Order: sequence, then C-alpha cells, then structure tokens
Amino acid sequence: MKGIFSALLVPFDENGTIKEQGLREMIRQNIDKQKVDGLYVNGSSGENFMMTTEQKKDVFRIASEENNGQVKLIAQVGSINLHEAVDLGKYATELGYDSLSAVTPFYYPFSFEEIKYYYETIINETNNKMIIYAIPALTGVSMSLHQFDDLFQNEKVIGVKFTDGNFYLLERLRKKYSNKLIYSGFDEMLIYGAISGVDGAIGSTFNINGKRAKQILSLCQEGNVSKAYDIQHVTNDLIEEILDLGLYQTLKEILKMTGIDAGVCKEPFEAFNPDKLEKVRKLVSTFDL
Ligand code: SI3
Repeated sequence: MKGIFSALLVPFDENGTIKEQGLREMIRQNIDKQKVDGLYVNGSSGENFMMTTEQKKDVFRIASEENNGQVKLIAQVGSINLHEAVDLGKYATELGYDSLSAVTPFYYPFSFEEIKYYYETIINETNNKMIIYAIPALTGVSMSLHQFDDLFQNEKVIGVKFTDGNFYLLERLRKKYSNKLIYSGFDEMLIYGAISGVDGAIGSTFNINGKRAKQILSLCQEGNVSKAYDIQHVTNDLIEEILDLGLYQTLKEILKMTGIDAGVCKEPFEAFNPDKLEKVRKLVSTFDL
C-alpha cells in the first residue's frame, strides 16, 4: 500500500454522464504510462461529491475491472450521508478494494465524537480497513494530534491521507505512528512530506505527472534531497500553470492531447476556455507529458 497513488480523474460528457471507455483509458494511462503504485478512486479529483450513488458504484466497478489486480485500489466512500458511505463501503469491499478511505464529514460542524462515530460505523459495517481523508482546507475539519491518537487506536484505521500544510502535525504523527500509512496529499508539497517520511502520496496531478512524483519520493527515501528538489521545482512549474488555467479541466485537456477521451468536468465546474488550448499544448511539449 506504499508509493504513488493517482487520485483518479473521471471523464464526463456534457450531460454529466460517465464516459466509460474514457475512464478505462484513464486507468490504463495511470497504470501503463505513469506506472503508479495504486489508484485512489472517487476522491475529490474524481468529482465524487457531485455524482449520484449509482455513478460512484459504476466508477468503483469499472476501476476494479480495468485494473484486474494490477495495482492497489483505495475506495473513497466518504459522504455526509453516512448510509451512503456504508453502502459504498460494502460495495467496494465486495469488489475487493484493498482499503476504504473516507473524507471527514463536512458542511455541518460535527463534533469529534460524531466524526469518530462516522468512522467506526463505516468500519464496523464493512469490516474493511480505513484510511482517514484529512483535507481541512476543503472540509473545515482540522483534527489535533490527540484526535488522531483516538482514531488510530482502532487497528482497522491503517492510515491517513494528509492533505494539509501542517508539517509539525505530520512530523508528530510520523514519529508516533511508524505502523500507520501516511500519504502526502498536496502534490506541490510532496517533497516536504517525503522528507518527513511519508509512505506515499495521493494526488490529482499524478494522472499526468506520476513519473516525476515517483522520482521525488524515491530520491528522498534514498537521501538525495537536492536532486528531489530539482524535480519538485519542475513539477511545481507545471502545477502552477495548471492551477492558473483551472485544475481538473486542464488535467483533462492535457490527457485529451495525449489521446485519452478525458471528457469534461461536471457542472457547475465551468467548461475549459478553448482560447487557452495553446497554453495547454505548450505544457504537454515543455513537460513531456
Ligand atoms: O481525489 C482526491 O481526493 C485528491 O486528489 C486529493 C488531493 O489531495 C488533491 N486535492 C484536491 C482538492 O484536488 C491534490 O492532488 C491537488 O489537486 C494538487 O495538490 C493540486 O493542488
């Protein structure tokens, strides 16, 4: 379960329908070209929170079929509808997913006891492993070291996807929990996570730039931080441009230029402005994507 995991993008048509063939191509591209160690299915990058339950199940099924046991699969099942989270967790478990993951429940200011109940319910009902998905910038949920201590007491909680810039907390977690998996969540900060000893990383840009992410992680593990920095700088030149142009839309346009039917983003994400296509073309050639 270690290494670089692509947070799988999902291709949609203009009506918000999943483009199944495009999704299969996307999975192949991640496994065959980016050589990722695993896929994080139905995360933020998969536009998960905008899909129907049936669509989420379709993505889990298609990813499992297309992967056919090649790389590790993590199913993100989190939802503020706990019944949906459990239903998805059972479905992904039956499909053989290696672990579940769930975003902290968001929108309402849930107490920590409620958050803990949410994770325990998903774990008990599915009998699968759980990776906490902590992304305070989007959920507003910042958990303390003591709250992680509490969640980590459950042996089914095998780790955390740490999409946070709080490197003090990351260091404390790493020192205390050598037995838990810690995944870095911000691709542009991968090197700092890698220096702190994360086990891996989960990110959206790995769909197109997974090979560089693998290099950053392994160079840090070998102690060659200076070379890792060189690659992080190139990576961040790319990510900066992508964030300026619009994250998920641009990733999909890049993939289309490399022959993948990556579709469009779900509304209300705005459509990609075709005036910017020339900039995308330049990224593909400059960064050899
Ligand atoms: O699917 C997912 O859950 C993710 O991709 C999470 C991951 O942490 C990404 N975060 C979001 C909100 O997309 C990052 O990979 C992020 O896109 C990247 O670092 C660019 O900021």
